[in-house]
Amino acid sequence: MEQSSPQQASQQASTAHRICPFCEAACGLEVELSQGQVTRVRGDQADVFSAGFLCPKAVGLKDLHEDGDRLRTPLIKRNGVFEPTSWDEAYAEIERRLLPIIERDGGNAVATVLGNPVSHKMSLMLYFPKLAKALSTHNMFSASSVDQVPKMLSVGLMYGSWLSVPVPDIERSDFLLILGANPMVSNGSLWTVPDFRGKAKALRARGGRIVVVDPRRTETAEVADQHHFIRPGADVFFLLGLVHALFDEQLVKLGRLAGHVTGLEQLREAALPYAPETVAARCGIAATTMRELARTLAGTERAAVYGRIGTCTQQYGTLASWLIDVVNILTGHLDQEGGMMFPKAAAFAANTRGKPGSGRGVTSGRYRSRVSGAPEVVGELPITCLAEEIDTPGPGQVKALIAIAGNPVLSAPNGPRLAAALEQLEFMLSMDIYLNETSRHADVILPGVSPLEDAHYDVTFTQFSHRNHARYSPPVLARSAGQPDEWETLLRLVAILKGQGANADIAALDDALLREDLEKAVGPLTDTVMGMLAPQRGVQRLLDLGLRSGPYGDQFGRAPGGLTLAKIQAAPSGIDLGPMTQRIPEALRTPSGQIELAPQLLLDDLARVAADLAAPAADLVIIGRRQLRSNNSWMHNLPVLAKGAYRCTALVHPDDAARLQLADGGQATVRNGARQIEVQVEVSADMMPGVVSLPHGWGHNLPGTQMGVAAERPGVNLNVLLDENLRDPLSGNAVLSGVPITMAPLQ
Ligand SMILES: Nc1nc2c(c(=O)[nH]1)N[C@H]1C(S)=C(S)[C@@H](COP(=O)(O)OP(=O)(O)OC[C@H]3O[C@@H](n4cnc5c(=O)[nH]c(N)nc54)[C@H](O)[C@@H]3O)O[C@H]1N2
Ligand SMILES: Nc1nc2c(c(=O)[nH]1)N[C@H]1C(S)=C(S)[C@@H](COP(=O)(O)OP(=O)(O)OC[C@H]3O[C@@H](n4cnc5c(=O)[nH]c(N)nc54)[C@H](O)[C@@H]3O)O[C@H]1N2
Ligand code: SF4
Ligand SMILES: [Mo]
Repeated sequence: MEQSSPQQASQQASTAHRICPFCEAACGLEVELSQGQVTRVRGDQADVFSAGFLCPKAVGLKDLHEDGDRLRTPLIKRNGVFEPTSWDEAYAEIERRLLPIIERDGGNAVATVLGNPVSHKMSLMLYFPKLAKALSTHNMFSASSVDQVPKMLSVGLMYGSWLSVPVPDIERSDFLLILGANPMVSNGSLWTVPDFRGKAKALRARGGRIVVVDPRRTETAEVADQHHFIRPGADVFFLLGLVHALFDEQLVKLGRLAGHVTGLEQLREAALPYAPETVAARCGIAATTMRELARTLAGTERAAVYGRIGTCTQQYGTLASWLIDVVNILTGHLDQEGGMMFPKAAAFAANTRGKPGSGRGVTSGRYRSRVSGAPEVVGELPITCLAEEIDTPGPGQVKALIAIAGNPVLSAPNGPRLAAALEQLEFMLSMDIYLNETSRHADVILPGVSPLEDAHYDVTFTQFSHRNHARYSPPVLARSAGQPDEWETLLRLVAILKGQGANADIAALDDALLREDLEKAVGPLTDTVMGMLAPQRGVQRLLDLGLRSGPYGDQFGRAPGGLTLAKIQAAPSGIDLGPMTQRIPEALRTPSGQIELAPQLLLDDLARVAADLAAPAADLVIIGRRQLRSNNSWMHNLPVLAKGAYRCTALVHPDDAARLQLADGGQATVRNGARQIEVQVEVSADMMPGVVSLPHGWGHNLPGTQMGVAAERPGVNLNVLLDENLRDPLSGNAVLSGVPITMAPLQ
């Protein structure tokens, strides 16, 4: 069934379904095809989750598929020049060069780095763990530490698993407080919510209100009822002010969570020094506004506080992430309809596995990075430590790198240092679809498939969806001859690492790995389960296992009528599993079986906040911004998205522009110590005075890349300016927001 539909599609006009892989909204799309060519991409009106919504990026699927710069064969670098090669030769080269490094220096000499698209690719999500296990290195890095790891740490400590992130139940909510997120542009993050605009409009139409707290009057602020500027990095003060006010005005009401929460008294004490009147100057929001917001939250039956990347990528990322949940809990909105609720994903969610109600909880800091001593979190080290692990000699130095769907030379602070470090590696392998700023440093590049050529199920984003559902996309088009699926490529690497050689029988290896996992999970039932899964192979088989053993699954016959892969394959627009439902205490995996309201690690970190309370505002600081027709660093080569006005501009408030003599449209230098970039100024009253906004992911003018469209208008790389040594000490997340700069007109 799977095999025949793409082939048929290449013969005649047809329509196929594909979940969009470009952002977390995960919209269901209809792809119209004729003669094997994409003729049109539109929203699938029948999709049970996204109901026809799509954004301009979706059309980029066609451009991406057809992009002449997209890699279609492996490349090997010989004498500094990339040459196309066969898959066999590429694997042989990897075996020849990688294994001796591991034999000599051990697994820790090899680092891995994963980029954002991994979370949008079922193959990479489900098979990378096998590579990690075979490699066994402490030096694992990913885009998580320039993104959401503070939230993972805070929810891990509070609820007991890393991905137990509550999300706004927007369709039943009457009040939304949004901090450091711009879902009108990003389409939602750690909150899978297609058509935020429509849902926000409906909320307001039923009398609800939206308040946005952001240093920029964003596109989301435009559709909200109220917007407040906040000093970048000061959310922790604002949120402590709210917590203080809730206790102070006796507004705390835990409701049905009362018996499931521990640490209330410690929390009250911790917030005592932070009266709204005390923190107002530090965060830039009036005490009366804070008190009013506290009262509104406490007095509205269905309300939610949501924060995203602006609250994570800053020096108090973990504390701010924690306090957002604290405010929801204190006002009775966690795990309540119209508040913040826990999705129940159909497969792969840790909070649906094991004994309901308690568990081992999470631990961080099981080991530390060699050079800076940064703690491990979620099995990873901060990506801002990668360069120093490569360029600092000594025992344990990283000598080789496997980079998968990541572009840290642009996406991580101090890209130039990382680029130089990558050149020092003895061996680097990239799995990527472009020869770009990062993969140009590789010795071997193995191309990934076009999203139209692989099957998809949202392993990650079903875990953050505002409504439970299960959807599956078979490949829209057949893969070109010889091109493996990405899970097959990963298995081939596992075979190499296990010493089975590049020519190993990977189907047999796949069976053996699955058998190993099943023996641990179901013991004597292993053969029966293997037998029942047998019709599926590879990644589909793992998905079938996840679905069938998941909370809606058929439990291999014990719950007849339950979900199986076959069942979702038969529903091209997906299966709706209903709105979120109450999950406390069942979803908890903390050792105490309670919500930990005041984890000691977090209380201890408040010492930094206390010391910082009187810090004067820097004259000028920089923050980031996302753009609708762009996705981090890698969609600037798609003509349909790249066209239009120049977008990599630095937004500057008119008062700052006047005082610094910066002209609208003029060029300016931006400095952070010795680091410097040149930008085009856009004067904008939407900025908070003293704050400049520049998008990230640009800077496509580096030599040795092959992205012709992107190179025409390269933009500048914000991360050249940012300091790789600035991290939230608890999570290791990079500080990307609120970094002091100076600006001057370019003479
Ligand atoms: N200053 C600043 N920096 C930031 C941010 C910020 O807000 N400000 N945001 C951060 C955030 S949230 C994130 S998530 C990171 C992203 O950081 P990265 O993940 O490092 O960056 P991307 O630009 O998403 O790069 C994705 C890479 O995957 C490749 N790719 C795309 N699709 C596929 C595929 O199907 N298979 C394979 N094998 N490769 C593929 C692309 O060619 C590209 O090389 O950037 C971070 N950097
Ligand atoms: N079109 C598009 N969509 C995307 C992406 C993209 O590049 N383009 N990237 C995807 C990725 S990888 C992610 S992680 C998500 C991110 O999703 P969002 O978090 O919604 O993304 P942003 O638009 O960066 O919104 C962050 C907001 O935080 C504000 N901010 C900055 N510093 C602070 C601060 O200190 N405090 C507060 N309160 N606010 C602050 C910024 O002004 C900005 O408006 O978007 C995803 N979706
Ligand atoms: S909102 Fe995101 S998932 Fe939906 S079409 Fe746009 S890029 Fe794709
Ligand atoms: Mo991200």
